[in-house]
Amino acid sequence: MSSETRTALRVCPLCEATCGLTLTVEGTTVTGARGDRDDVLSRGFICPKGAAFGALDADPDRLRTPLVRTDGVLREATWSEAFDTIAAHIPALTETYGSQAVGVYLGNPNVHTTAGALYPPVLLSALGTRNVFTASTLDQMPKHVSSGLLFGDAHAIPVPDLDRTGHLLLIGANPLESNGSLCTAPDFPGKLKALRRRGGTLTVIDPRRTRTARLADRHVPIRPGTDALLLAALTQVLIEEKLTDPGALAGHLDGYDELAEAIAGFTPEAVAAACDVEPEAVRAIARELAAAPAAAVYGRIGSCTVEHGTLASWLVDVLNILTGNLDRPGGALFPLSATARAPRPAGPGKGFALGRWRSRVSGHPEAKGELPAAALAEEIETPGEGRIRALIVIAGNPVLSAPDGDRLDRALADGLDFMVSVDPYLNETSRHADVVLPPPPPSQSAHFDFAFNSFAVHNQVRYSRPAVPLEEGRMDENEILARLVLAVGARHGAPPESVDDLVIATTLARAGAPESLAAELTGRDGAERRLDLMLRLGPYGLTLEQLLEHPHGIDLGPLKPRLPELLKTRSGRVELFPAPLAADLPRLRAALDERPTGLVLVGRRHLRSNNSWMHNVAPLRGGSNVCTLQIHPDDAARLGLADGDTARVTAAGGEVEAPAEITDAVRPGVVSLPHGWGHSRPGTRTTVAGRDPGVNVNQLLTGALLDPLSGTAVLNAVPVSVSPTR
Ligand SMILES: Nc1nc2c(c(=O)[nH]1)N[C@H]1C(S)=C(S)[C@@H](COP(=O)(O)OP(=O)(O)OC[C@H]3O[C@@H](n4cnc5c(=O)[nH]c(N)nc54)[C@H](O)[C@@H]3O)O[C@H]1N2
Ligand SMILES: Nc1nc2c(c(=O)[nH]1)N[C@H]1C(S)=C(S)[C@@H](COP(=O)(O)OP(=O)(O)OC[C@H]3O[C@@H](n4cnc5c(=O)[nH]c(N)nc54)[C@H](O)[C@@H]3O)O[C@H]1N2
Ligand code: SF4
Ligand SMILES: [Mo]
Repeated sequence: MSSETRTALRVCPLCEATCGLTLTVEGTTVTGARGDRDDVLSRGFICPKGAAFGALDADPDRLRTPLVRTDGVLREATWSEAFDTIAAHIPALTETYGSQAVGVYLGNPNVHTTAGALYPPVLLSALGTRNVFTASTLDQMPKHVSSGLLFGDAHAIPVPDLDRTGHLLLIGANPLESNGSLCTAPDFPGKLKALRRRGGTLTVIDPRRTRTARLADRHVPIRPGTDALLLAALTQVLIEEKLTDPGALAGHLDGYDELAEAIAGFTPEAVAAACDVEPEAVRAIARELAAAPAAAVYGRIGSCTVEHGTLASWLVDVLNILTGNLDRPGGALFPLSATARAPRPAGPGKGFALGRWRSRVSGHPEAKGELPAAALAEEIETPGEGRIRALIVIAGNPVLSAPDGDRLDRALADGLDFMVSVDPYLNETSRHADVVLPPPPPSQSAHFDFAFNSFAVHNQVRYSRPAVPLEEGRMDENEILARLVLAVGARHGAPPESVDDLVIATTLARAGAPESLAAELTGRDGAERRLDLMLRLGPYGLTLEQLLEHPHGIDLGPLKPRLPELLKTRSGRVELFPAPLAADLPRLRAALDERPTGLVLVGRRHLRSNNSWMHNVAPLRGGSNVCTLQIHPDDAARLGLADGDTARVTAAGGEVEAPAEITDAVRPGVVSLPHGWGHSRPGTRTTVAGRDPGVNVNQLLTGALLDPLSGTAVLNAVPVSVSPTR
């Protein structure tokens, strides 16, 4: 092995910001990471997670070989043994019990890997199952649904034009810790500071005085779960005071009058008590939004994972539309990624349908072909035709990330005939698998942001080949998933490239492109050839070769207006007041009179962590990255809790205990616990995480509380009670 030191460029896969990294590589080990100053998007920005790339990559707890369960015990095995085992079980189960007997859970890192973008769709069609669960229903599904209904395309999500906007209204997002979400913007903090420097305004709506809120001109510590009411009132003020001016969109809107009528009752006075926001503050925010030359409204987790998540997500864009800020520079625009389908001429589209089928047990409607993650356990436990008997989990840890992990944990242990996890760690979820297929660490994987380029605040494209060669005995995740597709589809043993060849042939046929193009595609493997194809058919007509010639990326320019061509609604217009949302409004009206009687729980993220899987990286541990219950001094005094005391938190789903952290950064009546903790289960191999395991906040939830339109679990604004432990 050579021990020479060199550098390699690699886009960081650890959050949505997608910063370009310059890795220092000694032999085959990454010993350092710094920001790539020449990266066309990130220009040298890096955060502590990116800087810890080497430690995360070399974590000794990462699995090096597949594991296969024999005699009840997971043991190291060869790749052929692993895939033979899968091929021996899944097709037989499908044959006996039908396609629905195999469930799939797709977790968050699928949007951070090339494999996660390229193969799950093929896997789902090979299985033919509708039992598909994803982390999206713990996250952004409300935004997909609102975009589907407004624009006819669930993936058409406008992003705030951070570099050019003059006014940003930020709701339930904390980009100073998260580095941004559904808004790919390296150095989000720097962009917010630049907005203030150029005379712009930042308003943050968050029950906690976050680091982001501290940067703002105005912080509104709203009562959790009431953002849809506040947004409805902002809309009402715009309409009532004749401040609406959709500008270039005026000729493309349907449903304005119906919207105006339906929203009329949501006056600032009507929502004030529920939101705990003064009517005059609501009016001021609405007037400023209307007056700003260019403004953007942007909502994230705190506006999505709540009871009225889809309504709030819709109203965010209603505000952008009514103020003429949707689709205009400085407002909220639709990025155009290099692998998107090339734009088509404006006109009616297929529209977006919700609830084309329903989950078996509780009858939850599908959204985007996905069912609520919160309903996975009951689909495994409840007897009857269509029960899930086998589960494939790719890059997910729902035992910690979804509601009521104890119940899911039991369902995975007792209710399944067979389970596969594609995961680098043996953790709370993968410990139940019969076969664990570990992908290589990121340094050994190629990277392309199929997902995040379409949410980036600047159009650009970058591709990184593996920074170090695949270690002996490892398998690339593209190949793992291609082989999985073959194994479950009774084509076990066929060459993995045959999966890609089939996709290429189908794509060419669908695009009406000549078959001969297949032979022109370059690339070292099927995944690269598919990338090349998507680039060639994409809106910029690029090729893989061009990407390889530009290791710091290709700048494709600032975001540009894309309406009306982008619309795929049946009317070919923006549907301001879609029927499913209209039908959900009475539920919001009822919320006008609701007031919590006790404490409500919200979440939080920490910069040096990510969901459930980075607590095992020692350099990222410690400091304020801890699992504490944040509580306001007044509430703590009332309950007799001192800082550091163990607090017992009880809710409908269960009970957890965590040290109290007394801080006036949370508003009175609100407590906060971070998620992704609770690494205390046996049979895992996450040594560092296990030393200070924290507790699983999602154990407080039953999973019964969902945003009904999107099936998204209510993870914020959860009623809890808190007491000191004695
Ligand atoms: N209470 C509460 N709960 C939440 C949230 C919250 O705000 N509050 N947030 C929710 C959100 S936004 C999300 S997205 C979900 C996440 O939900 P999940 O996706 O289920 O959870 P993660 O913790 O992200 O788990 C990711 C898994 O992928 C594995 N992994 C890491 N890298 C790779 C890779 O390259 N390939 C593969 N195959 N696997 C990899 C990790 O080891 C880990 O097991 O959690 C949700 N849960
Ligand atoms: N460091 C780090 N970065 C991450 C992640 C991580 O775990 N750690 N996870 C990644 C993932 S998967 C995602 S989806 C993104 C999420 O990105 P963000 O949405 O920016 O993440 P959060 O920090 O959870 O911010 C949500 C904020 O909403 C507030 N909030 C809670 N309830 C309410 C409410 O009812 N109303 C309002 N207005 N606010 C409320 C919370 O106090 C919190 O500050 O971050 C990504 N980036
Ligand atoms: S901000 Fe996100 S993408 Fe950038 S270095 Fe940090 S973790 Fe990586
Ligand atoms: Mo997420």
